[in-house]
Amino acid sequence: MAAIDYDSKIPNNVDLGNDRRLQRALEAWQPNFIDWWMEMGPEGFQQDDVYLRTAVSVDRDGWAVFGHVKMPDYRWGIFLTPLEDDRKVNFGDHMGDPAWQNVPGEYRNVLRRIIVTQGDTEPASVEQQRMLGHCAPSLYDLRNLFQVNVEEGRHLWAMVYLLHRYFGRDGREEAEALLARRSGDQDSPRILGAFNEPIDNWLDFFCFTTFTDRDGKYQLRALAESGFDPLARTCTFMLTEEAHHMFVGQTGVQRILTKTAEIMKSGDPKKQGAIPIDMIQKHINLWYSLSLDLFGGEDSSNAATFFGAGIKGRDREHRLDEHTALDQYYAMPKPGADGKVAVEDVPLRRAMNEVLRDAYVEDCEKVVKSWNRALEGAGCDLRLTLPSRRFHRQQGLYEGLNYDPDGNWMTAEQWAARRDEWLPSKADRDYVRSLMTKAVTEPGQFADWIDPPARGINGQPLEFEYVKFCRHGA
Ligand code: BYC
Ligand code: FE
Ligand code: FE
Repeated sequence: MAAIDYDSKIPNNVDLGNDRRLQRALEAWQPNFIDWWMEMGPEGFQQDDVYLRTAVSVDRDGWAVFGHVKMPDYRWGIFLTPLEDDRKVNFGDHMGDPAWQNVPGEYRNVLRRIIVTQGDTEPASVEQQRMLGHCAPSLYDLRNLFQVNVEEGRHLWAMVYLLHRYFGRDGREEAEALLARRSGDQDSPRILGAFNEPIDNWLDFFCFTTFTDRDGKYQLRALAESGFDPLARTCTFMLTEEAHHMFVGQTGVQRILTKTAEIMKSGDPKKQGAIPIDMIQKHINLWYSLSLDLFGGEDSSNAATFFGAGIKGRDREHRLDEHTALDQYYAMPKPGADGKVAVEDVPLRRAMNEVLRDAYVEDCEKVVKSWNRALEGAGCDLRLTLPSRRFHRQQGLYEGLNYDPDGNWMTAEQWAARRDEWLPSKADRDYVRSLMTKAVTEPGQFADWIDPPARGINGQPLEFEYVKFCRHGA
């Protein structure tokens, strides 16, 4: 595996210099990416110097450097974890074959589709978050937002590399289309539901990075098992960046919780500019349910195809004992028209979306536990919960059915009448926004609705100038 060539126009460890055709294709795409970034990336901060982490190596230790960079100058690059000698397809019908270094003809369309779907989420999230800088609670948080944004930009590069390198002309067309769709657009929306939802306050952002980036963790883990080796190696490296995104979300929510708990000791949090726990719960309900939808249908022939083909495995497939998933069944609760749920055996391959969702739910439960510990530690008696998987679903078996957060079925009218108890209402959104009318830009200062973090980034103090503002215009 080539070391990272950091001096070329596109930093990479895929030996781009010796593949002139690919290099030309990617260099032609690059200006379009920058145009997209300037138009749809973080609004109003492109001239400023941001203390960013940049990937410079694929070694587990010391893979990144930190320094102040203007975002448009960020070195987005193409990094794959090293090639393993003799890697095999490790599950499905082709188990034991050498891992594919090129796209198997019979799976070309499904593979392209998966790569495009993954790639589409990355710029979508940047678009969703583009206005948040204007109401950041601190320079520390502003920097974290931008860190997440540039890395999602790099994840787009990762998928575009695969499209350009392995899919020829239609790959190049898909790469252009990834820059053309827009989150929330009526005519040309992003592919998956959650990526068309507005993120208009920092509680949304922290819930999104907790729950939606965590879907990314599990999807990437499943693709890191892929028999298509370049995809597996790309996703493995993307996972190293993903950990920070989830950290930002989890600690962000936690800092809001402890602040609210403190303020509640002297009365109504809403009267004192804090975010009430029930409003936080509603945001959790929203982003958790939207993120559950991202795993696709519970009983899915697509999922069976992906697994059988050896393209998409389970969470850490390599740790399991059995890898064909044949002659096995998943006991799946299925709702009837009256909402009553009965368990049915579904062939395991068809249940792979649900198997991955199980791993995700378990991980989310740990996060909520840690938040509840923080509430307890802050002397607050209130507790958070995850809603039932049936609640507020827009994909799969529960789509079009109505359940409350405890999983009780109800009619559409009953549900609509109580919706605002469970999901952020217009009034909740207006209140949260009213706390976030402008950014806190004084080093070391934090907005009144959130606690400072336990420590700064990369050993820097909290009062470090994580973003240095340059005078605009003139
Ligand atoms: N919204 O068999 P089904 C991340 C479609 S996040 C809209 O149930 P399948 C990140 C589906 O496409 C990780 N449509 O599902 C996080 C299909 O359409 P067609 C992103 C949906 O195919 C934060 C139909 O419904 N990565 O990285 O088994 C910031 C029936 O499909 C949705 C991936 O998703 C939805 N929620 O599984 C930045 C990995 N769900 O074919 C980044 C790649 C399903 O009938 N994608 N549909 O037209 C996949 O593996 C699969 O496409 C899915 C769906 C798991 C998403
Ligand atoms: Fe990503
Ligand atoms: Fe992410």
